[in-house]
Amino acid sequence: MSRDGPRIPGGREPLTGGSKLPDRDILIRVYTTMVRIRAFEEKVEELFLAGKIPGFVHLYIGEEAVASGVCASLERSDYIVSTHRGHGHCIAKGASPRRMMAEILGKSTGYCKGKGGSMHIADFSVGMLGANGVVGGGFNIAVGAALSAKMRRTNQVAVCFFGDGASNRGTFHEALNMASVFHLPCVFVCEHNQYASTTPATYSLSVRDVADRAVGYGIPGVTVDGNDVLAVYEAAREAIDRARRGGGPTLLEAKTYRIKGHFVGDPEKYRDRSEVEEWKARCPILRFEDRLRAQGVLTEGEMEAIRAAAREEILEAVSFAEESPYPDPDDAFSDLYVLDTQGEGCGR
Ligand SMILES: Cc1ncc(C[n+]2csc(CCOP(=O)(O)OP(=O)(O)O)c2C)c(N)n1
Repeated sequence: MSRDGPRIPGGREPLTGGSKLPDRDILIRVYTTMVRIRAFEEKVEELFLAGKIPGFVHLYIGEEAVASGVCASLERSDYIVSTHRGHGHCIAKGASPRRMMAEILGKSTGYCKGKGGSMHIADFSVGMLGANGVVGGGFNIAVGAALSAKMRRTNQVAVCFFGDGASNRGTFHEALNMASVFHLPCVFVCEHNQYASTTPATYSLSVRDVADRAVGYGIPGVTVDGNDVLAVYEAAREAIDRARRGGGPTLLEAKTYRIKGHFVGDPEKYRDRSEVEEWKARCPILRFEDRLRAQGVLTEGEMEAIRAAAREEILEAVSFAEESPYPDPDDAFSDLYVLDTQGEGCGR
């Protein structure tokens, strides 16, 4: 069965970025974040294929505009909640690539002392409340964080990243209802990358646009082109500002595509290569580079310098991780609970 979803009122073409560019320093920051995420992910793929990474890794390649565009408007003290595909969110919120790489390689200098791996990275010191191996497991954490911020009157905002597949879980609906009823400073960011593992969104979603589900909860729902970082940035900034001003939650949907398999090693039998190639041509980084070049924001040389610095940073992160020791087997049962939420994640 295949379903496009009904064209209900509010069904819309994704918004694209406006003609007025943000300040140059924001543009450079956003570009640098996208490039750092890509460099990190490409290295993780290489290391996984070389057999150096235990467990699973889910790559974010092709979706960099979402984390980078959203997090550009967040303060360090704001919260984010991530998914099993969380490396991009961590980097965009300011986590350390060295400690992330060490965690992914299973080393004791990683965020969870090497005992959590790719899907369990958190860094409370930058407001990153955790990746989550449970699909839809982050919604209620984000709502709890937003409720806490509201009760403490701190002006913090909580952003919940999740996939199109996760929007079919009960936790999504509970969270949106509660966030709306309590008027919480929460932004729900759906990374609509067209698939939930092997299931296409056209099969499993009752609507074409996840943002339409906002109607049922009485909150704004916005769909943007998730491969256009400026569109993501503008829509997220508006939603974050509204949340901070006391205007309540927003459901923001970014239409994008996961270029790599669901996990590294996925045989990808469920989609045509031509579809992947089509989306590769819409790479959010190449698109943004075209824009930055055309508008005279950065020259080719300046962009290459940013890319080279990112590659260098990631190589250094790999050296740090590779030189770090594995955890002591005697520590296997320590750190099962975290009592101090002010520190740097579970692996302080
Ligand atoms: C509660 C739960 N059900 C199923 C799974 C297995 N699973 C892991 S990722 C995934 C697909 C998630 O799709 P989506 O939310 O769209 O995120 P994406 O992988 O596309 O980023 C599934 C079903 C899980 N980890 N947790």
